[in-house]
Amino acid sequence: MVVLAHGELEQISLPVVHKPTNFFSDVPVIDLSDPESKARLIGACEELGFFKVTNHGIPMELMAKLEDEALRFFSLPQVEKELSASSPGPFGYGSKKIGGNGDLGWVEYILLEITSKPISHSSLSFLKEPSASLFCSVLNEYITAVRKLACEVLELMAESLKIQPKNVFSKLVTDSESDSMLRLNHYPPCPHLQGLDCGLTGFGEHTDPQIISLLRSNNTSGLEISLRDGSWVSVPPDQSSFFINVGDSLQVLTNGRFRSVKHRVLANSAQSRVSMIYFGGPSPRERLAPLPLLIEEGKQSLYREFTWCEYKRSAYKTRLSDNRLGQFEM
Ligand code: GA4
Repeated sequence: MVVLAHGELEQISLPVVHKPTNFFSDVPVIDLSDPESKARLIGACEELGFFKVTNHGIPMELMAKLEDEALRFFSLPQVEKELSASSPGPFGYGSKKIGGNGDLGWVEYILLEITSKPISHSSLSFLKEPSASLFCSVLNEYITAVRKLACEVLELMAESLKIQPKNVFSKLVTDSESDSMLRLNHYPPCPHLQGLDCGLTGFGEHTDPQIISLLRSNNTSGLEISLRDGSWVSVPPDQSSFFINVGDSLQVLTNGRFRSVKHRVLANSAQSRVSMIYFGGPSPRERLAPLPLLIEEGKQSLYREFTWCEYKRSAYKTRLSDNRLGQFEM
């Protein structure tokens, strides 16, 4: 733990961890324009639950525009940002507190609910015109593009697993009631720990509850993933690509064949990191259980059926690092 001054008087204790030594040079890369590269998708989902996507078709300018808008918001005075913290549930602006159960990190964020309707000015009521209109239109353009990419990747997964219909996974996130979100994270530089061999936790270790997460960040490092042997490795940043995580729900649908990757973010001592993550989730009513076609011969279902609503309700009672799937295992 490290105690940092927070605002005028308040002090806040943030967790520290030992820094991994190396960048991980073996992140699987799936080039969407290369059929041979696509063949590596299943291996990446089984081995790591994590891969990088290139030639994804989302214009760099769109990603840069959203990053600029996010940074414009994060550079507002703290009091103005706090005005947006009052929206219901976990949505809106947050700083250092993650979830409602005591997790802390060196991060500030905006969490937005994605519904079938475009994001409107009212959900960004804290921003004054004309910033709000610009932010909204960039957000909506980005969400449309990233959802399309998520579907393309999910369809590729179904095809590679040789299961029909090919939209078996993607239909869950295109459902008009899909419970998806967009998170904009800002990890300010943290000079306090410069030169030490420990890192300050920006976002503590966890797996994502949804089906799939698509992350785009600027070129500041910080994202780490846990390998099968439990070791942590740092992922070299790449602002022009997307990093994709298998979420808990996809682990369930594939009966554990795909792995929901444990990941975390360490704050950088010198540069700020900005990331935007799309979390594609199913409708609250959706029943989740291993797809019969994916229960291998002689094997049993590893999970009992549950609804996304049930899973989310229990997930929101947990701490970030908890194993949320445990209680649904058979
Ligand atoms: C992790 C993935 C997403 O960021 C998130 C997070 C959510 C939150 O920040 O409110 C949770 C976390 C995430 C999992 C366990 C619970 C809920 C914080 C937390 C302690 C938006 C999500 O869907 O689950």
